Amino acid sequence: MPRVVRVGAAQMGPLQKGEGRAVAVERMIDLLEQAHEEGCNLVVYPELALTTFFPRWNMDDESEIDAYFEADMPNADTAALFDRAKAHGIGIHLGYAEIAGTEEKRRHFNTAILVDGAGETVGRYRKIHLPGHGEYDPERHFQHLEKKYFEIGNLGFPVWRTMGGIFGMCICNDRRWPETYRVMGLQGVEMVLIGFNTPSTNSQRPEEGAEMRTFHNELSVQAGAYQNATWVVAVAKAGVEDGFELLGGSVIVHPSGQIVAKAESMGDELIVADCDLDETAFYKQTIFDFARHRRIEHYGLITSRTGAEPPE
Ligand code: CDV
Repeated sequence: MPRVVRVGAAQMGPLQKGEGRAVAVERMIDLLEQAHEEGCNLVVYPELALTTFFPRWNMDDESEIDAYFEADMPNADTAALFDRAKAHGIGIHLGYAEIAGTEEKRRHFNTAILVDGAGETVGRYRKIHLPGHGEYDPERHFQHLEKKYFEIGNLGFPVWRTMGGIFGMCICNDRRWPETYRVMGLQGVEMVLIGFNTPSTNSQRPEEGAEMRTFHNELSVQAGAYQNATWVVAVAKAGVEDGFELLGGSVIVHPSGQIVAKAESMGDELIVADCDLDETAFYKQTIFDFARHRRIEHYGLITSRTGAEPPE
């Protein structure tokens, strides 16, 4: 019996700073209904899907910052989305800004959750590779203050056995790091879910535009998929938010590394693929049979050294 997950990658167009959660959730429900009509079992939404990509704004006022975060999920703003998904028996992956911890020590994370078709939250991931900077940087063409607003994720890269397969998650910049996929690969991951908000130009090198950024996106997720024999579903928030463009190009990638579906627009767009999880087996059992071929006695530097130290 093939284990086929019909995945809907629900790319979202821009969300302006002045738009509230209601605008996002209404559009997410529209995408969910399309996914239902197409027979999807799982819908994947982007990173920080409920608001504009706020790390581009430099804020110091705590209440202004916290207004972008969610203490509970689901909550009053998102309940309708969760209810519709459960009614259809569709699992969802949702990225959002999470406030955890206690009243005295609140903790801020860039988070994604995985909810199964019965409405149970079965997985939680908190972004580990936070890009950007921790203080306002006048040298940049625009800000990317994730290191100011979020703590480094404290949950590692777990995987979850759910919905008939083994699922993992990572968030945006994590997808550029081979370690991200390998830690999940070593737990037998069969499908990695990723949301992203990638500016269409490099804030420190404006001549690096959408073409190169798209190339880097695809290079990273295709390599992660192939080298770990896993499906990868990478979903963008795209388009121009308050004058700043985010990359589109959401993709669903086969364990061979080939792209099987790709978004064409810079707006709300559902792309769908039938992902047979058993198609991960061939590479897992041959060229990437880790147990037979990995040589951990030569990999010590990976976990003992962070930065590069060239020889004298
Ligand atoms: N949201 C992100 O993590 N964005 C980064 C940008 C800053 C490079 C990314 O890797 O796409």
